This record gives sequence, C-alpha cells and structure tokens, in this order.
Amino acid sequence: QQHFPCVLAFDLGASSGRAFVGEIISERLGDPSGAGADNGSSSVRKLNIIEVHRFPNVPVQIGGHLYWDTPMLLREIKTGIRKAFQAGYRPESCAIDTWGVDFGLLDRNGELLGIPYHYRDRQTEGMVEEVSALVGPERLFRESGLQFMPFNTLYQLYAMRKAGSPKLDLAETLLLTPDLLNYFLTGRRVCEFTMATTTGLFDPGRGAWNVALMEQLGIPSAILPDPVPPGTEIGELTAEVCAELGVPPIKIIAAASHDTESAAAAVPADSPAFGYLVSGTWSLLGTQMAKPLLTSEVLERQFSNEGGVDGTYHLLKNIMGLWILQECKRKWEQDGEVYSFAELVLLAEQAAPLRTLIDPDDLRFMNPVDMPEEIRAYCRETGQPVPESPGAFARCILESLALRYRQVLEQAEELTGLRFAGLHMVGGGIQNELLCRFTAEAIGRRVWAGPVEASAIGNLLVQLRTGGWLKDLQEGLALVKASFPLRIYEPESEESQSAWAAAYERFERLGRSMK
Ligand code: ADP
Ligand code: LRH
Repeated sequence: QQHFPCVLAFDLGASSGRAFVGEIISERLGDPSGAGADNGSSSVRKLNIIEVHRFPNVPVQIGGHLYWDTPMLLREIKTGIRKAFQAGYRPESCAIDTWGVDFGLLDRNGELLGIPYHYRDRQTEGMVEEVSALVGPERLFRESGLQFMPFNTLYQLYAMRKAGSPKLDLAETLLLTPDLLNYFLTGRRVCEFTMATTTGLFDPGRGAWNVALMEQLGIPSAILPDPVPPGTEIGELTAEVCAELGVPPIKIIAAASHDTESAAAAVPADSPAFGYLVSGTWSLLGTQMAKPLLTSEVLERQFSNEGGVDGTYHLLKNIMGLWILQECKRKWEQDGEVYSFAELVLLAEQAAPLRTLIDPDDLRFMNPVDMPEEIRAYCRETGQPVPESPGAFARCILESLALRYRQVLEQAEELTGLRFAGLHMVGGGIQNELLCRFTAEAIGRRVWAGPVEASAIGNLLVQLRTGGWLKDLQEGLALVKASFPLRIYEPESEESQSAWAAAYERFERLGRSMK
C-alpha cells in the first residue's frame, strides 16, 4: 500500500469535536479491499479519511453567562495531533473549522481576556431590536448581508459594550474561534474570511470591515485583523507545542474555517447551482452564489449571505436544527432516561405520523431550560395534541424540521430564480435516516445524503489544494464522489405526498417569530 501525503482536519461542532486524517489513495480497479500502487489507468484516486479523535463539546454556565470550555478545546486539539502521529501519520498540515460568530479577546500581552461566550448566552436578548432601531434594518442588512440572528458577533459585542464590559477596553485583538485556536498553536493572529462574514461586521458589498458601523455602536474596529482567504498558510506549530506533544513542526492552514462553508465545499453536486442542507446542531439550507444577493426580498425573507471558498457567497438560512432533539435527549438523560440518537429514531418511527407540528425557528427554542416542556407549552398554546413519549417528541421535531426545509427551499428558489431537482444533505444529521426520508417526503423531491463528515472533508480538500496535491476544488469534489457513496431518498407514494401536503398547510399556519 502506497501512502500519499496526508493532512489533518479538526472539525469542531457545537455538540462534538473530531479529528480526521485525510489521504489521497490510489485504488486498483476491481480491488476495493486494498489500495495499490498508482500504476496508471487501472486505478482510481480516492480520499481516505481516518477518524483519529472525537470528543464531546459541552459548554459551561458560570454565574449569569454561558461560555465555551476553550482550554478543553485546545487540549483536545493537542490530543488529536498527538494521536495522529501515534497512529503513524505524518500530516503535512493541519486546519481547524468551527461554528461561526464566537470569539476570544486578547490583551496587549497576547493573553486571552476572560472566557469566550457561547452564542446561546442570553446577553444578546433584545439586541437585534436595539441595533436595528439605531442603524435601521435596511442598512444593517445591506452592510452585513446577514439574517438578523441575536448571536452574531455584532450583537455580542454591542451587548458587552452596553454592559460596560472592561474586556472590550482592554482588548488588543479579537480572534474568532478557529483563529483563536490557531493563535494558540502558532502564535500568529489572523482572521479567516469565511468566519469574518459570520460576524455582521464585515460588509460583503465593499469586501471590508464596516468601520463606520462599529464606530457608531462603540465597538473598537482596530481589534479586527484584516481577513485572509481560505487556504492561507498561517504558520507552524510553536516550538513549545511541538515539545509538549513530542511532534515535529507542522504547517497550520486557515481552511474554510467556518464549518458550514467547509461542508458546502464538500457537497458532491453535479451542477454549480445546487440546493444543500448542512444538518447538525443547526440546519443550514441554501445554495452557492457567485456574489452576495442583497435585495429587499432577501432581507424580508431573512436569509444570510455568508462567504465561502474561492470568493463564493452562500445564500442560506439558519434553521434551528437537531439542537431541539439534542436538548430533549439531554433533559431526559438528566431525568434518568438515557436514549441514543439511534434509539430515538426507532421510537419516532413507531410514533403516530404528522400529529403535532412546531415551528422549529420560534426563538423560544433557542435555549430554554427544559426543551420538552417548551414543546409541550407550544402545543398547548397552538391547540395541538401534546407529545407524550420520547418517540412522539422526536417524531414531532423531525417532521417539523422537514416541513421547515420545504418552506426554506422554496423561498431560496424564489429569491434566486433557480429550481433545484432535489436537496443535497450532508453532516452528522444524515445518520438520521428518518429525517432524510421525511425531508424527501416534505419537499416532494429527491434527497442525496452524504457525506456525513462534510465539514472535515471540505477542510481536508482546502488543505490538500494549498499543499499542491489537488489542482482545484473541482478535482477535490471528484475525489469526494469517488470515495463517499450517496444515499438516495425519494418520496414514497401519492398517498404519502398528499398527507405531507396537508401537513404543510397546517405548518404554514403556525405563527413564526423568525421567518
Ligand atoms: P455538530 O457539528 O453541530 O456538533 P453533527 O454534524 O456532529 O453536529 O451532528 C450531530 C447530530 O447528528 C446530532 O444532533 C444527532 O441528531 C445526529 N446523529 C448523530 N449520530 C446519530 C445516529 N447514530 N443516528 C441518528 N442521528 C445521529
Ligand atoms: C453551524 C454554525 C452556523 C452558525 C452557527 C453559530 O455549526 O456554524 O453556520 O450560524 O454555527
């Protein structure tokens, strides 16, 4: 077996972090069991990914605030690097992608000021309304391209300013989560472009930080480094980190550091205009564009324009996603009832269909103390039967998500004038086959599911291109197609289609606070 150069990706999600080694192998045709020497036309190039580390990502409440456990994240990244070497790999480079919007502040000595807030911290409640009133919703949207989500960096910083946080006065540099972790590894301070576009402080029209807006809101603009494009080499592991881990220096790359954009870069679509859904803690549904779409209709429909690889923009919407199910599971666990996701899917399958629907994007589901109780309250208020078992809860959540996907897919089509043949689903959530099935039923079209680890794969592809092992991302996508078979889901029957169409009418009548 001939090993090709390999790279290491860290994909940190809100529920777990994982490390994958990725290597391009040549597989002899007709010999799927073994990778053979690349001896020309009889072999196919594939991307082989090896999971070397995985860990839960659990936030921590301290006093009145919710924070990320940032030192734990760094420790686990170091563990992942060590494990990759222990497994015999010699990664040429390493890159980290994470969720958007969150950040750490460095003081003038380069030390972390306080603990980074979690985007579900309550400090940003009411800030969208306040900032909109100050700036005007049209300008706020035109100059950020983003849907108004309370947790965007802009609102977090404004909330800190309003609370008189001394950290803002002391801060010399703001680093978004992947940039912060890269700084811990290399000592270099950079801001990666795809992350910058999640802040609300980056003006996609001008392609620069919105200094005027920051000044108006009392946010120091000098703390933001100039954005660098995905694929930029940041530096090498510091001598201290190498000594601590007992590994040689490796290059650290800024891939598409925003997990959603790494995932989008790995969607194995056949046409440049495709609809996709990244399914994890959040569901991000949208499509790739050549430039941001900053029309009043996009503002009205509350979609975001987020920067992707190679200067693309992605018109997408944040949908509350499997967070709702994660939180029910966590609450039941607290109460002594432990279920795996696989068990919950089985129970949901046995529960009655299309009985109770919720609007997953009602802000009440953003971070309630007791998710099942919040769902019960919603059902009582909307005159629907209250779910009475974990299976009924799970079914209600999955069906409601699928109906929301239909709504958002159709809105994306209206906004772009495109028509998608179906929906590409990627991310951890596609392990939930019931969700994929429901989605195909709800949208009445085909679903292509795969790959599960799209964010890590997109991260690996950008690194492999930076290293010169891939000519371009198209070549990377050809590898993805050859390496990760897709699962296809189709709507089942005319009867099921009419049941889902009737449910969609009920769904559309439910009140919504986040359009
Ligand atoms: P994130 O990156 O936001 O942490 P992931 O992409 O890892 O999220 O997806 C996590 C979600 O995947 C979980 O909320 C869960 O609903 C779903 N999931 C994970 N494993 C399974 C499984 N075995 N069966 C069904 N669903 C699963
Ligand atoms: C998904 C995600 C999403 C952001 C949210 C904070 O992991 O990056 O794109 O909006 O986290």
